[in-house]
Amino acid sequence: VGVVNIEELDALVIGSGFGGVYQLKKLRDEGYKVKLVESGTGYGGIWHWSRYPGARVDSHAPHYQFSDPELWKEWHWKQRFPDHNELRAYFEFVADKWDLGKDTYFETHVTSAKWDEEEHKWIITASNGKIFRATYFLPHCGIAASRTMPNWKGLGSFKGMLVHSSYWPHEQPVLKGKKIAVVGTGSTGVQLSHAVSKEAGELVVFQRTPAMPLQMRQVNYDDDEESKPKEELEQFFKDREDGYWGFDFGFLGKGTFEDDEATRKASYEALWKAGDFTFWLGTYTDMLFNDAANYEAYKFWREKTRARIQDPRLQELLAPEKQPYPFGCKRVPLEQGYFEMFNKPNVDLVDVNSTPIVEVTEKGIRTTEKELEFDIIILATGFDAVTGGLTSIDIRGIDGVSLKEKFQERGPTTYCGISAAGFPNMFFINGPQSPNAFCNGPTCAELQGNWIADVMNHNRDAGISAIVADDESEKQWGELTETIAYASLLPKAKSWYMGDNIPGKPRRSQMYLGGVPGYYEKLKSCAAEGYKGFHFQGPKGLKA
Ligand code: NA7
Repeated sequence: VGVVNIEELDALVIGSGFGGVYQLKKLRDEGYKVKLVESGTGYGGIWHWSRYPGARVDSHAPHYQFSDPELWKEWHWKQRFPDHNELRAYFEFVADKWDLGKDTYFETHVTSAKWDEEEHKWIITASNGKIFRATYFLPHCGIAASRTMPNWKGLGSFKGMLVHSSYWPHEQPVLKGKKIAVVGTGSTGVQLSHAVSKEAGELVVFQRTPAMPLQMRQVNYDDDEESKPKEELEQFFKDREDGYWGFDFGFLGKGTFEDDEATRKASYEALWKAGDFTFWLGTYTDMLFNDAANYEAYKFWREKTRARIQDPRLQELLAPEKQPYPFGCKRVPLEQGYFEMFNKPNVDLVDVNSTPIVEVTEKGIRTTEKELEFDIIILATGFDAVTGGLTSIDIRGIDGVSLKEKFQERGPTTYCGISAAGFPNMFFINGPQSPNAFCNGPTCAELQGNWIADVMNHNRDAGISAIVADDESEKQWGELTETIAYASLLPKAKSWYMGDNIPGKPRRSQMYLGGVPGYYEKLKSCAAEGYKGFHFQGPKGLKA
């Protein structure tokens, strides 16, 4: 009879991205026995996996880092938009400074987590045989933990290299002179295809929906050059928390048509020149809420973009005359020459709407028009975003209810985007119905991570062994997130923001769009009112 070793913990954290790493440090500082588990072999969350050419964060320095002075006083960013190598180096630096290694298990992929109603503990099992019993279960899996692969016929028959962007090999494959296909034109596809085009012999991009990327104003910093003077950083991190999107900037504070045409044009030009996300998230307040306002922005983007593309066929495919969906209602990628890339003779675009992909063959991809031969096929086809990390684990709450089934039936249903009714002592960072993709990652990791630590402290002080969100509170939170989403134009686009990219996924906003400060106010007032919307139980006898 084998002996099963169960590790007893106050909390088990999943994920070595910003959320998990912050949570481990925070809870350890508060005196908890806590461990972090991670499927990968290193820190960084998505940055451990996303190593494709051109992979870099779209949040500019100094935003994308922790606010702990012990870190930023020493750390120097080399790029305004750090690439995956620099981001992994940052995570290694953090792990060293915060001494995370002693409490981390890598290559530990959690497969199930079950709530034990008798003991008020979670029993958490990993595929390598490790079992944990923890009072709190904190799956901070991130929004891009579960890849999506197309279900094309013949996918396994291709004799060349076929790879999903987030499974990029650690050892860079040779791209020089190769015939390469990139499928997908989201943030990943845009970065990836441009980087690959510099080496490829031939590149074909397969597009289903045109992206509406903006220009990344990349800067390389010298050793003595900072994105912002260190003496301003303390204030900067406070401002970051107060920004609508978790950045230190927000909307312009006026509507599109409050300005006359000339002023509006000048204003768009200034936003364009500033680059990055400003034309999206720092623009007129009504841009994401009003069709006419949105169309003004689209027209400006379209004309600027068309001017960069020589071939009229490609102009129409990449920046169509008729607006295909509201600007900014699919994730806006940042690019550094994506459109000029299509002017090269060895780069082409296949519109899979007019010539759909029929199958993958031994040699390449067959569309309804012809077979195209490739050495490498790269799938930049995205993720079961936001919920996929959670639903890929068999999580069972009170009475064995499955979180996956709950989300499958009703779409993401949470209370305050941080907990789910029926799942006691389980909290998540950047989870469904929180600002997640509309919050700079580290900003929300800290806000939510602190709040989770506070609730645990509260329970520890009060002798409470279990806390669970009420069904009614969860219902109200769902209504609020939907009301805000439908006040915006986001539901008018088909995107993973609404769960559209996964067949059968209920169409519901995956995020809370009311802004980071408003979200944090909700969390704080919930706590101030004695964790309103949750109910508590003493050491035993929790009832749903
Ligand atoms: P996205 O944003 O989901 O983009 C996936 C892209 O792949 C998108 O252009 C899709 O077209 C396309 N796609 C997906 N399936 C297919 C098939 N079967 N055929 C053709 N094209 C397809 O994922 P990313 O990795 O770019 O970005 C994910 C997030 O990570 C990003 O937003 C950041 O927050 C970080 P569609 O638009 O659905 O028509």
